[in-house]
Amino acid sequence: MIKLYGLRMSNYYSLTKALLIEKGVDFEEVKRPPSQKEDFLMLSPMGKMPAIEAEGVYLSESIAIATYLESLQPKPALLPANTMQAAKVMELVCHLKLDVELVARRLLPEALFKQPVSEETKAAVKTDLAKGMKAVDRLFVGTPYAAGEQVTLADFYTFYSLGMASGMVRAIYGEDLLAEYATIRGVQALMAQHPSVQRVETEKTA
Ligand SMILES: N[C@@H](CCC(=O)N[C@@H](CS)C(=O)NCC(=O)O)C(=O)O
Repeated sequence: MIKLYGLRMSNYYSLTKALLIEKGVDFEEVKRPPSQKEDFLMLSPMGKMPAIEAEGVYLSESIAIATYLESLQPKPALLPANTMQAAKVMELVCHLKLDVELVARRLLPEALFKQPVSEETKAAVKTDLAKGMKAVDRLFVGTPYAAGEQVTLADFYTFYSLGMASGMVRAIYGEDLLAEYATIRGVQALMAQHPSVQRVETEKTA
């Protein structure tokens, strides 16, 4: 059985848990806060959550875990069978993660821990986020899912990465990151009803 290490409060932990549920893979959750201590760095070399343990091996990074799960349990497929279409889904995932969420994370110290972020950083983040959102929007299909008719990995990143980024933007600027992006909001709403995501979100409060 796969072990999933981390905490339910983490969006990447939640995303990975949703993927495990979606794939119907047996797993157990092991509560482990992120840490820079050696025993956690063995699981996850940057000391971040989540990590999984499968086949006696530790694996970190949500994209690497998603890739492993896709090979391990191909059905339901979260990447299109067509090679280029699958690559386009991964392209969208990269932009969601690197050009929106990772940018918004620079606001996290103030949004979550009351450690002020400089006005300079806030201005730079705002500019970079606007650029990242335009990139994401350009790739979004949204009929009805992020990459078209089929639920893909991009929908899970849309829900969890943009969910996190939206929270940061609301907390720091008092604005709605998705205000101008009705199609993306539609996918967010759809994924909020998606059974694996619903289970993850419900169990957070359990
Ligand atoms: N690139 C990683 C990011 C994981 C990540 O940022 N995890 C956060 C929680 S959502 C974490 O462990 N933060 C603690 C830290 O940075 O020390 C992934 O995709 O899995």
